[in-house]
Amino acid sequence: KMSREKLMEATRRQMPSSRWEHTLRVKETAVELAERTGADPEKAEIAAILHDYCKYWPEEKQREWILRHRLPQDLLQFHKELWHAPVGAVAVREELGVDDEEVLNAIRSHTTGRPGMSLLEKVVFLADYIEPGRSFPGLDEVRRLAREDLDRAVLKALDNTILYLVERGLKVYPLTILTRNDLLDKIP
Ligand code: DGI
Ligand code: FE
Ligand code: FE
Ligand code: FE
Repeated sequence: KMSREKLMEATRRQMPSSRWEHTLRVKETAVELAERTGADPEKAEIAAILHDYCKYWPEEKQREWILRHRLPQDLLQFHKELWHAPVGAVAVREELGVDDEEVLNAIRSHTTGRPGMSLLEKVVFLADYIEPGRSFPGLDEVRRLAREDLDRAVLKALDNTILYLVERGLKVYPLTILTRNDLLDKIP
């Protein structure tokens, strides 16, 4: 099994320094959020380190992994920005030997969420969204909600993403909508 330091080195090699700096900020934010909410901080840290593992892989390589590893084939009909999360979960298992299913789930769902997200998945999803290097409309509201109620924070982040996509005339991946609907049913 690879140490945390080896996982960091292997991940850093996959991306430009700007993306690695984002990764380090997601790591710090995820550990903080985990400690505050009762998620496992060590799993949050590992998932955060790995979450964008294949973000900078060539489009063709990501497409091949989707085809060869039986990932949801409908991904290929949607924006390639969505691919690196499910491809990343398979890639860190195959290339780095990561076998913790909770960690792999958090990597897989970090862009769209999924219905029935675990606490760890919400922590990693939100850490990616609110890390201190981010700036976009509605972010302060998500940061505020993340201190009070993770479900409402994830819902607000999804609302922002969906509105952003609709405003630009882009397709919304169905899983993003299913995650939002699931949270709407659960939030009192
Ligand atoms: O990889 P990061 O940039 O750190 O963050 P991310 O994995 O959350 O990716 C965010 C990108 O994915 C952002 O540009 C919006 C896009 N995205 C998220 N949900 C959807 C989506 N794009 C499409 N087309 N459809 C979605 O449902
Ligand atoms: Fe990502
Ligand atoms: Fe995200
Ligand atoms: Fe990210």
